[in-house]
Amino acid sequence: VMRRFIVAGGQLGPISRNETKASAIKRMSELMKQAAERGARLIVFPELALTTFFPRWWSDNKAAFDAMFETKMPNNDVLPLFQLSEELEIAFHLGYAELTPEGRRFNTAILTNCKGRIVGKYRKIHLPGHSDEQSWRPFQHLEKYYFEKGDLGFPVFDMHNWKLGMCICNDRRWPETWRVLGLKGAELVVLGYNTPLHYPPAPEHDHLQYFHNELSVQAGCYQNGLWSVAVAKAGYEESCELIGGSIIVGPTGEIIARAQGSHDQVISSEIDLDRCREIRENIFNFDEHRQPNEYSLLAKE
Ligand code: ING
Repeated sequence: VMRRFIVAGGQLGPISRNETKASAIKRMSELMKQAAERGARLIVFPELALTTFFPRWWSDNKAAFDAMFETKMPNNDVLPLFQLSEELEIAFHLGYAELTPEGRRFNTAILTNCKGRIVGKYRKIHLPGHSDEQSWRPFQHLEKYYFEKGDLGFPVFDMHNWKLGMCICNDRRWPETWRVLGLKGAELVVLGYNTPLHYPPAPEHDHLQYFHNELSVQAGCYQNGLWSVAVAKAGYEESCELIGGSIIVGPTGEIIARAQGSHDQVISSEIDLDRCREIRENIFNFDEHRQPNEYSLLAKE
């Protein structure tokens, strides 16, 4: 398969608490069709894309939101998207809440190939927020309560002659995420996010949320010579404003596509994975310039 192809991001507007997963899948199917009409070979959907961002609410019973989780993937709710992927020959990345048969809960994302077959899975490692009810906050951010830290590392998947990495939301803010994926040879990192505009511990940063989103992804791409598609669940969702700002970024750090507003929409651009070499064989040629024996502190507890 070509190394130069069109990628797409399927940004979602708000998903209400009582919206069905079938409804969310219908919205994403519409975006997948639009992306395929643009010639896209891959579409990236947000973090926790099947439901509202339920970690914004405390519950004394951790299992209260188990209906928001998936115990199988694929399953009857999501099957139409897998079938459409196979029919349109477009791969996709989907974020969802995973409940394992052993009762473990993860903030998870999958990657399929262009025939709608799952080729990779990732479980979110950097869980932001808190694990106790903090009623001073206008809304909670209880990912540390509802999810366990991911146990699959930062994997890179070989697919259609592409090397793809995944991460989820808060992971994108940590340079270690990008560097590990870059060291493993990722050429394209796909990720979704649900990022509130208001950050209760530091409201003086609220106006910087879009900037911090771009800064994190642009730095990750430039410093590791790779492409990225970062896609929001956006808009005013259950009284919480989530940022939009979905972007496609190149190995030079340039933003080559950006969402407008907070509604459901497709962003797309042609990327050329071979352009990673401009960076990886020069300014960030790890073999020639990187000094790992100076960095041991980075991996210390
Ligand atoms: N959301 C946010 C994110 O990292 C956050 C949490 C918001 C952290 C604003 C810092 C500032 O984008 C998720 N789901 O990680």
